[in-house]
Amino acid sequence: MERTFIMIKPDGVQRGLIGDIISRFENRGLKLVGAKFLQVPSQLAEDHYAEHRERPFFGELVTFITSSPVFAMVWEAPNAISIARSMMGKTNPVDSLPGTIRGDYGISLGMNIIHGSDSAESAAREIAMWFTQNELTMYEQTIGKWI
Ligand code: DAT
Ligand code: MG
Repeated sequence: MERTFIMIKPDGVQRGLIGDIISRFENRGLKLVGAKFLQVPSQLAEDHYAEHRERPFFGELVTFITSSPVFAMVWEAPNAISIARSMMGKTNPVDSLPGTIRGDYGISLGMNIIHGSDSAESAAREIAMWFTQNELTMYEQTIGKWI
């Protein structure tokens, strides 16, 4: 079983895509184990994007993600990280295929609707950064067997 951190960015929230995105993950069969709607503090934004600190677009990234509320979530499934990444579509809009979230809703490299962890290490780091243990449901314990 695997968990991944997913965040609907300010453009996705403002465009009213929270419901559609949650539906896509539910329909695919991932289980929601945590969620919160928040305006991101700048320290959290900088920590979240720490791997991009030296990139020329780092400032824009932090400004964008802190500009208005985001919807942060943790989803669980076998291979949740790669499944969520394929549902999101590629970073470069030229490569994000129709049928994916980015491919269906955007053509902007920066305002690309959704963030998803890209590896097991990133997922563990991001989940711990955005959620406390008791904000996350133990799905199997509360619902029963994982379906
Ligand atoms: P992803 O969000 O697909 O994991 P990433 O981690 O490489 O992509 O980059 C984080 C975000 O930074 C990405 O969602 C959009 C923005 N970004 C990436 N490359 C960029 C670039 N060359 N110019 C401007 N923004 C960029
Ligand atoms: Mg990334």
